[in-house]
Parts: sequence; structure tokens; C-alpha cells
Amino acid sequence: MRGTSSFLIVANRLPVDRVGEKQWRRSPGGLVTAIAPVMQRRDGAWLGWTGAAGEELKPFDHDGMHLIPVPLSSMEVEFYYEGFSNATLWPLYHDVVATPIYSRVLWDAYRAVNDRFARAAADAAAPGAVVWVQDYQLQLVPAMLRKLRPDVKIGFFLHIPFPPGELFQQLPWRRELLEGLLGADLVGFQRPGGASNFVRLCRKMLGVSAVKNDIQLDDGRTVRAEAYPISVDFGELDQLVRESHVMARAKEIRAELGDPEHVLLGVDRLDYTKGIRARLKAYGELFAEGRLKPGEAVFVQVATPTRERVEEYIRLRNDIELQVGRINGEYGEIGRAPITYMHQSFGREELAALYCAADVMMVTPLRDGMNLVAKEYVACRHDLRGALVLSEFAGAADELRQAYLVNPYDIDGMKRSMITAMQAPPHELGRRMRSLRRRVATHDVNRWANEFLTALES
Ligand code: ADQ
Repeated sequence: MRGTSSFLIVANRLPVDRVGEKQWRRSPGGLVTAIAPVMQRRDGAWLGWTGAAGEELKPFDHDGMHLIPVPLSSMEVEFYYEGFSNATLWPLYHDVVATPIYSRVLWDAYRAVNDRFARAAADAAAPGAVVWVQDYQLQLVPAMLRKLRPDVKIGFFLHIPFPPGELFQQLPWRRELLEGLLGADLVGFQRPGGASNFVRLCRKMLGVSAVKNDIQLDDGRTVRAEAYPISVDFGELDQLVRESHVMARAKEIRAELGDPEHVLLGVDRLDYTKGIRARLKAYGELFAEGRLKPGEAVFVQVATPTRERVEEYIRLRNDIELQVGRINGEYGEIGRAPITYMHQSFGREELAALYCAADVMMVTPLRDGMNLVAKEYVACRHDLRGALVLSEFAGAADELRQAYLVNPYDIDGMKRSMITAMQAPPHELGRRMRSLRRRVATHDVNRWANEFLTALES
């Protein structure tokens, strides 16, 4: 039997979060915003896990979207999600900044869960449907689905970096993953470098031929690998920050921080790839050297709780909380702590107000597929004030050339950039911000989704 959905998103998570026992709320974030209208136009469905282990739910509708839950047992959450996805692939794809775990038990769970997603997609897709598979948790799905349903068009988008061969080749299951991805008609990456790493690896490991980004397979199919840098909903954010209550809240935040001369901001998932430790180290040294004084600057670091059962993340949280305590303890005065740290998730409006309150936005990942925080900050600064300090190792650095670009491994360099950004004259900030905003406004998340889908369907 064939399903009825002519457009299908397949992702690890459904685009909803639970509120209370029975209610759902659409998850925040660009992907859902960009894709929701396409789903409504095309009788689409979204297939994914609810986020609760052992839960089996029937398909349901929410907010104009048809949602198909895929169940995961608690063992699968541990082995497929926390294990192979987040303790093997995540560190391997991010320059091995933590040591990846290679375990056959984890791999078996990854394969089994990918197979379940592929079968569910095969059941849900209408004849000739377009199926768009998302991210590193589901890299085997394209080939598995193609086997079951050769009639559908399959796209895949990788939200994180695709590593160079020297690193990828560590993976004991490297061939299987490449073959999994080659089940798609179009494989999308954040950066051109990711696409070329992939093509080169396919040539080398699988012996296939390729003309530029088109990979030729023995069965006559051509798979295209291409960069589609993801973005944010510029229009929505730009409008949000013009609302008077958001502007008022931004002022209030600065007052609550003691109206310091400089407010610096970091907003990240509490992840070791985000470079939080190095950024705080650089900031702390500015106090140690007397280049900043208590009351003069406040660093607000918001770190969203994430993957809290994975060992590396437990260690990271302890490290950062110790570091914050040390800097505040050593250099703070009563009522004037150099760092305000929050291990919390914020709502869109509060986040937007924080962006508007910050003079210097510190986005300094050691490696990042794109980094939407950098683009959100730019979208929120219609006042043309504010400086973006951005890591060269974030995908966003390809586009946001007018940011203060830094190497996050270079502590002295980061200190210099922080000071330069804090002291930059308004006309210089305005010049940079105008150019950054032009880029994000013309390359928003709708354009990203449209370009990918147009290429997939052509
Ligand atoms: P992430 O690693 O999650 O995404 P990022 O792109 O920065 O990284 O997106 C984080 C999102 O969470 C942003 O929209 C941000 O506003 C939000 N967020 C962060 N901290 C928050 C807080 N305390 N409260 C509320 N919201 C918060 C992965 C890849 C990235 C890639 C994206 C999209 O790692 O490189 O840009 O997918 O493809």
C-alpha cells in the first residue's frame, strides 16, 4: 500500500514540543518556519521522534501539519541518539574536538533506527512524492528508502560540517554511510567545502566517478552534492525587535546588568563545539591584565541545556561553571560580577531583547555547520549598532565577511578582537552591520528551502 503524502520531511525530531500531558506547541526555529508553508501547500507530513522514550503514538495533526511519530525505546535513545549520533558522529564531524566513540553496539542501533525511519517514510509517501531527509542522525535513510520506494525523489540535508577525508576515514562504517547518502538525488551541505569533501571521499572509497559535483553511479543515477547555506527568518526577527515591548525589555536588561559600558553576549547550546571555554578564558584575562574593570563590562552567557546524559556534556558543564565561578570570584565586586551565566532556555522575545541589549555578540565555535545565532543577531540589529565577533570555523563566516573574524584557538587574538569591537566607533559599526544585514536579508531561510527544493525537483 502507498501513503498519501506528496511531500515528506524525515527528521530525528518532530517539529513540536510537549506542553503538559496532552498538548503540543510548535518548536521554535527556522527549519519549521521555513518548511511549514511548503507542507501546507503540498499536503505534507513530518516524520520523527516525539522526544520521549518508549512512547507509541498514532499520527496526529497540529497547526496545519500532519505529524507521524516514530517510536524509540529507551535503549535506542541511549545507543542510537546519545551514542552513535552524539558520541560518535557529532565529535567526528566537528574536527574530533572530543574523542569519538567507535562501538559496534551503537552502530547496530543506528542502523536499526534508520531502517525504522525508512520503512515509516516508505509507508507514508504518495507515489512520486518528494522526501526530504534531515541531518546526521539519518544518513542511512536515503539508500534504505530508495530500495523500498524507487519512485520517490529523495533529498538529504546535513546541518553539521562534513569532515575532510583524513578524519572521516577513521569511521569503521565509512562506506556504509557514504552509500547511505548516495541513495539521495540531492545531498545538501552548509558549505562548498563539505560538498567537495563528500565527492572526494565517494571517489576514493567507493571508486565512483564524478564530474564536478555530480556523482555518477553504476546504476545510471546521478547524485548531486551542493552547498545550501541555511539561514534565519530575517523578516520575522526584524519585525519582532521593532515592537515597543521588545525594545523596552532590551533597555531594562541593560539596567538590570547595572548599565555597564559594554555588554558582551554568548548564546549557545551548552556544547563543547561552541568554544565557550576559550571565549570566557579570553574575557577573564582582560580583567586579570587590568584592561577591563568590574562594572565596565558584563558578559552574559546563556547556555541552553542539551544532551545532558552524554558524559562529555556533563564534564563541560562542570568546567564552565567552575570557570565562571573563578572569574566572578576573583575579579568581581559586590553587585558587579564580570559574567552573568544562565543554564536556561529562553523564549524568542527575551532572546531578541538580549540581542538588542548586547554591544558585542561573541560567536566563537571551534567548528560549526552554520551557526544561526550569528545571523539572528544581525537580523535583530536594525539600529545598525552592535558588533559581531565570529569564528572563522563557523559556516556563517563564508557569508558574514564584515564580522570581526577570529580564530577561536588564538586567545590573544580573541582578546584583541573583543577590545577592537568594544571600542569601534559608531560609523564603523554601522558600515559593517549594514553589509551584514544586506546579506542575511537577501539570503533568508525561505530562500534556502526554496533553492534546495527547486534543485531537487528539477
Ligand atoms: P545548533 O548546533 O543547535 O544547530 P545554531 O545554529 O546556533 O546551533 O542554532 C541554535 C538555535 O537555538 C538558535 O536558533 C538559537 O536562537 C537557539 N538557542 C540557543 N540558545 C538558546 C537559549 N538559551 N534559549 C533559546 N534559544 C536558544 C545545528 C548546527 C548549526 C546549524 C543549525 C541549523 O550545529 O551549525 O546552523 O543546526 O542548520
